[in-house]
Parts: sequence; structure tokens; C-alpha cells
Amino acid sequence: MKTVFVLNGPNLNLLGTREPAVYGAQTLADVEQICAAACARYGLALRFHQSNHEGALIDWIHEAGRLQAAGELAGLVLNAGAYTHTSVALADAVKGTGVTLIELHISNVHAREPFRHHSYLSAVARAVMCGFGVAGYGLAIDALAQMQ
Ligand code: CA2
Repeated sequence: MKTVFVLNGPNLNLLGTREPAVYGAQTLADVEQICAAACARYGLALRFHQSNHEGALIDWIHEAGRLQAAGELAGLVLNAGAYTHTSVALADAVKGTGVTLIELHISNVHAREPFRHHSYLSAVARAVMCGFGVAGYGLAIDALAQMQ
């Protein structure tokens, strides 16, 4: 059974508590349920994490990379939050491990402030998705299942 890693970066633990007009009313626990249901449809195992710390995200990317090297990773869905727009280190971790990355954003970052238009991750991603709300997480797992 292959594994899907879903990683969430800074402040995504606040989902459902503030800014519902931008991020919706569902919580991170709801997002985990969406991911679990999607993985169950395809017989994939799920690893779901959130951290406000860049290094923790990097450690999980390395773990996903070890699974990828063993042929046991379906892919990594990463909503890196604001680190998307700032972190060379996260991009280096993805590139260095060779993980199959789907970069995900709940909101349509291109319809927002200019500083959200650039992503360090897009250049190392297999695919980029944004603007589907939290439903995007399930769609990203659908896409990874199709790629197997
Ligand atoms: O649209 C997305 O998913 C983002 O990755 C979310 C990040 C933002 O910095 C990116 O530009 C786009 C912010 C996550 C913060 O999430 C919150 C959720 C509820 C309340 C406050 C923050």
C-alpha cells in the first residue's frame, strides 16, 4: 500500500476559526477527514501533519523522500502556507528528495496580494492547484491516485 503525505504549514491550524470568507468554515480536522476519505477510495495510506515550524516541515519532506526512494510514496500534497512565498529551504528539500509534489492552496493566490503570486515551490512541483477551497485536498489525492 502506497502512502500519501499531506503537509500543512504555518497558521493552517487556525482553519475554520477566522477568515471564513477566504479559507471557508471547515477546520483542519475536517480537511484530514476529506483526505482520509480520498485515500480510502484508492487504498492509499495517509500521513497528515501540520506545523508552524519550517524545520518540522522539512523533516517530514525528508521522511516522504525516504518512502519515495523505497517506491512506497504516492506523493506529497503540500500547503506550505506563507512559507510558499519565502522558503528556499522547503523547495530545496523537495528537490533534494525527489518527492512527487502537488503544491496546494485553498485560496486562489493569484487573485490576492502580489506577494502571494510568487512561489518557490512551483518550480519543483509536479502540479500546482489553488482556489478550490478545502475540496482541493481531495482533488489532489484523486490526481495522485491517477498517476500511480
Ligand atoms: O490559500 C492558501 O491555502 C494559502 O497557502 C494559505 C496561507 C497563505 O499565506 C498563502 O498565501 C495561501 C495562510 C494560511 C493561514 O490560514 C489561516 C486560516 C484561518 C485563519 C487564519 C489563517
